[in-house]
Amino acid sequence: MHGEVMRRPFVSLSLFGGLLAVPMFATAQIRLADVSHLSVATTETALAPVDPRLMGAGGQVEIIVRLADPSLAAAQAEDARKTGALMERARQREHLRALDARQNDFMNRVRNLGARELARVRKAHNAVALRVDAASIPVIASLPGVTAVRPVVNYELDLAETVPYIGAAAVQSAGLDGTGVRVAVIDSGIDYTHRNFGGPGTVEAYEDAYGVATADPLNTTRDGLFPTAKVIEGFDFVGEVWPDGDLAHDEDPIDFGGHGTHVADIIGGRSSDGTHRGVAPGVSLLAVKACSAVATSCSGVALLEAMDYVLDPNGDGDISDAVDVVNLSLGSSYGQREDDLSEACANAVRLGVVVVASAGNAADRPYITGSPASTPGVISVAQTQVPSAGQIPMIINSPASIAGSYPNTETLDWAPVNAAVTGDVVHVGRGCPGLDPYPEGVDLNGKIALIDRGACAVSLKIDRAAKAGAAGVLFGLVAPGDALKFSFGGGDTFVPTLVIIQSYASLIKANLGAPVNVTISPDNPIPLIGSMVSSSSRGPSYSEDAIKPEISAPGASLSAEVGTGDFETAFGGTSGAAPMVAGSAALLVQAHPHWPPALVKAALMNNADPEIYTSPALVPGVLAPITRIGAGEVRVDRALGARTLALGLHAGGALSFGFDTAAHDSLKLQFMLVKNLSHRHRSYRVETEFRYADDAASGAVTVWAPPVV
Ligand SMILES: [Ca+2]
Ligand SMILES: [Ca+2]
Ligand SMILES: [Ca+2]
Repeated sequence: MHGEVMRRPFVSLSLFGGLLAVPMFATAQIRLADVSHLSVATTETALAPVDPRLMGAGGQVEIIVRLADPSLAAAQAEDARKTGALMERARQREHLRALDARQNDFMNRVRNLGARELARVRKAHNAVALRVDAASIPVIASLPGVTAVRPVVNYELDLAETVPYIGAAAVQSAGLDGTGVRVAVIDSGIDYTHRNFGGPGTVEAYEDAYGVATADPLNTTRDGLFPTAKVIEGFDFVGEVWPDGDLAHDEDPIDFGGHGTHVADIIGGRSSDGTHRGVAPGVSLLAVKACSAVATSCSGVALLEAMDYVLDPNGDGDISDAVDVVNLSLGSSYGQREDDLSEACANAVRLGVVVVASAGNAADRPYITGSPASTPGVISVAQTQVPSAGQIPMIINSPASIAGSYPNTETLDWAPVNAAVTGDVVHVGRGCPGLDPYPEGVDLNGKIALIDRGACAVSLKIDRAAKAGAAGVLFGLVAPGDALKFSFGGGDTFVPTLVIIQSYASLIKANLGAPVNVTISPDNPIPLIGSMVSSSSRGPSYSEDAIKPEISAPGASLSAEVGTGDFETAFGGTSGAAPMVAGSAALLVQAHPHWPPALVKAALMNNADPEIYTSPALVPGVLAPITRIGAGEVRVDRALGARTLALGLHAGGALSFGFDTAAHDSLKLQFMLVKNLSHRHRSYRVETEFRYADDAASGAVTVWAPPVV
C-alpha cells in the first residue's frame, strides 16, 4: 500500500477560513462542460468548408480533401438498404474506376500547385490526402467537386497517447477490455454509425440514421440501424428542438451535437478495423440522450429521466438490469447536495452502480466544482495535461532590459503557432474591423501585431491584422488574470498567435520606442506532462467540505467526431477526462464484478499518481493542491494490481477533515477501512507527511495515525 490516503489528510484547515463568502448559488441550468474548441467550418461561402485548424497554417501541411461523388459504400448504401441487395461485383469495380478517374482529374489540377499525393480512398470515403503548401488551401477548396478540406490527424496526440499513459493499454494486453460490462453515457447521444463504434464509418450511414437536418424524422426512429453490437441500447429524452422548443422523447438517441460521441469513444470505442481503441474497448455502451442536440445545455428533467432509465433499461420495473457504470461529463458550478440529479446519482451508487462525473471547467476557484460530481459517492474527475502537451512562451529578444522568456500564454486552436515568427511589435489598439481604425501610418508588414482584447470576436481582429501583413499576433488581455483561450468567431486568414497576460502587454507597450523584438516559436515548448489544465475546476465540495475532485485524467484525447463516419478530433475539458476514469472503472468492474462502487473508487484513488504539478511554465516545481487533483492522476494498471485498499468512511472515499475556523483548538477523528484483498496476512507501516513544506513548518496541524495497521 502506498498509504497516500493516510499521509494526505486535508490539512488546509485555515486556508479556507475566508472563503465562505464565495457565492453559494448554483446556476439554474445544468450545462455541458465547455466544448467551444469544437469549432465548426463555415459554410456560407462558395468555398468548400476548410477546417478552422487549417486557417493560419503556414508552410507544408497534410490535408484530406473530400470529394463530392459518393464513395462506393455511399453509392450502394441506398440501394442496398431499400432492396437488401449489394451492387454486383462488376458494377462496384466500375464505380471505383469512375471515382479513380475523377481523382486523377483532381490530382492533375493540384499537382500544378505543388501538391503531393499521400493517399486516396474510394470505398468508405471518397477523398484524397495531400501534402501541400498551406497557401494553396483556398485554391483547393474552390475546385469543383471538393466538399471539405481538413487536416490529417496527428496520431501523436490521440488515444494511442493517453490510453497507454494511464495504464489501460497494459491492462488490455493482459486480457481485460471491459467485455461484459455495460456503461451508460448520459450525454448528447452517440453516433453509433461511426467507425470507432464498429459502425459503417461513412457520412452516408450517419445520414441514413440521423437524416440531414434536425427536423428530419429519421432521427426519431431506429430504422433497423439501432441498437448495434457496441451501442446495445439507449433512448432520447430530449429530442432535437430543446431548448428552443419543448423536450420530446424518441427511441433514437443518435448524436448531433458531438459531445456524447467523443465521451463514449474515449470510454469504450473500438473501430471496425481494430486500429482505434478506447480505454475499455470491450464494453457495451448505452446511449442515453439528455443533452441538447443544438446547444451545450442538458435538461434537468431529461437527466433525471435518464438516471431512472439506466437503472432499468428494459423498463419492466425491475432494476436488476441496471448498468454497471454511468458517465456524466456535465455539471453545474458550486455543486451542492440540494440537487435532484445529485440525489439520483447517490441512489444509483448506493444500489451498486459506479457513477463518474466531470469536476467542471470553471478553473482554479475554491468550491466551484460542480454537481453531480460533488456528490460524495460519485467519482469526480479533474483534468490533467496530455503527455505531449507543451506551453509556448513569448520570447522578447530586445531591448535587453526586458529580454527573456514569458510563459503565461495561451495558444488558439484556429490560429496555431505552427511556425516560428520573429518581428518588431506594433501596437494597433483594440483593432475591431469597422470599429477601430488602426493608428495613422501603421505598417504591419512582417511585424507582430499587439492587439488589445475587447468589443468583437478575437478571430476577426487576428484576421484583419493578418490581411494587413502581420507575421504574427500577440493578443493582449486588458485585465489581470492568467492567459485564456478564445473560440473561433469568424475570419479566414490567420497567423501564429499567442494570448498574453495584461502585465506582459503593458511591459511591451511601455518599451515600444526601443523597438520591441519578439519571437513566437513552436520549438522547445515547456513540457506540461503531469500537470493541471488550468481550466479544471477546484474543490472542495461546497456542502460537505470534502475532497473533490477525487482523481484526475488527461483530457484532450483524439476521439470520434459526430456525423463524419471516421474522423476524429481532439476533445478536452474535464468532459474528456471523466470518460478516461469511467473506462478505467469498467476494467475494474470486469475484474471484480462483485465490488461495490466504493472499492472501485478506492482502487483508483489509492493507486493514482500524486506527483501532479500546478503549472510547470508558471510555477515550476509546485505540486497541485489536493483540492484540484484529489488522489492524483489515474493509473488503472496499478489499480488492477492492488492487494490492499484503504478508504475513508465519511466522505465518499478520501479522508477529508473539512473546514475549521482555526479560532480555537479542535480535534477531529476519522476512521478508515483497510481491506486486504489477498489471502495472506499483511501489515503496513503508516507514515504521515504534509504536501507543502510551509504547512509542515507552520505547526498549525498535528496529524496522528496508528503506526501500523
Ligand atoms: Ca434513425
Ligand atoms: Ca432522437
Ligand atoms: Ca429492468
